[in-house]
Amino acid sequence: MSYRTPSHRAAAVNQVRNALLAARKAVLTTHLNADGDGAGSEAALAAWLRANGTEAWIINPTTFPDSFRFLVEQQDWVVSAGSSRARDLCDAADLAIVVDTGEVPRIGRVQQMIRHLPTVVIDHHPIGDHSIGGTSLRDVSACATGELVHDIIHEANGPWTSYIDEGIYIAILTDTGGFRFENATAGCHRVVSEVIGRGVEPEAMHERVFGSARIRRYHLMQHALASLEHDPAHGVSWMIVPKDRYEEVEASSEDLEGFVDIPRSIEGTEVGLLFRLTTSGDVKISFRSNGLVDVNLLARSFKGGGHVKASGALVSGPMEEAVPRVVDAARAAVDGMRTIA
Ligand SMILES: [Mn+2]
Repeated sequence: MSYRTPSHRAAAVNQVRNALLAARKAVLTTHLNADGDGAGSEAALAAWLRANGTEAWIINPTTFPDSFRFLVEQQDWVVSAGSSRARDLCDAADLAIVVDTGEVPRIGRVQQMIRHLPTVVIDHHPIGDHSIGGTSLRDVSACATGELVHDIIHEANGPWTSYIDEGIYIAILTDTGGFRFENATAGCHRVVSEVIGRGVEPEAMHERVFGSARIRRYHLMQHALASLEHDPAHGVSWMIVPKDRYEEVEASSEDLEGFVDIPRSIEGTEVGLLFRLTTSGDVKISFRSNGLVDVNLLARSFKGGGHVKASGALVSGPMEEAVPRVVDAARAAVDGMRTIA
């Protein structure tokens, strides 16, 4: 049976497809600290737009992750947001495409650079308070933004290339935690079936993402584990990334991928938290829920957000004040849900 775009999103998919096909020079961007979904979706769209004869550039608010560079067909398509070239490209562009977020604060400094452009948003997060305007394809039922990118290209009848398929595969692989989260639906697997059918090799992709960690990641994890705490009475577990060690091993946010799954995975935990100090002195928090608590709501109470089971927020430091404040809020959230249940 051939693939069919889910009917509830077909109209929006076609609207966005038309906007992308009409563009001549497009700028792609995603949220701060791009993950596999943001980077994979950008790489796939850039390859497809270029195959259609559209100039496409990737300009992100933070450095494009090294670990996902292999997804980008030509390395010079990625341009640093701080460069004058990036400004020139934005000035000459006729479309901005924002993927894997639809919120103004999440695209950081790129917002200023694309504010004069018509904008397309392709995202699977719940809509927040600072929504980016323009044409949009937003669908929380998509397992990853990469699933929506797939549908756009499907509705355009391709063309398909290995870079497009691998970008989509990596987007879905990473956002579903290797096909193990609740979002790894039948629809998600139907899309994956399409890209594997065209030649993507799952084992090779898995190896690129999960089998090539740098040793500094584990050195850092060793030190972070020393801070691991578990509150069985309130179902909250948390861990702190030590700033001095983070700097000492010259880590990047990529090295922290999956750290929050350590507190989350402890028996009796409803909410897992990871704390780290940013260079600006703020405290970045990752929230994970095992299902009882909506951590999107919890993160929003700290002006952050994300998904029901995975969210983030940034609060002011110092760490010694931020940790008890956030842990207490998490305890209260768990207690509140237990009372209802
Ligand atoms: Mn995503």
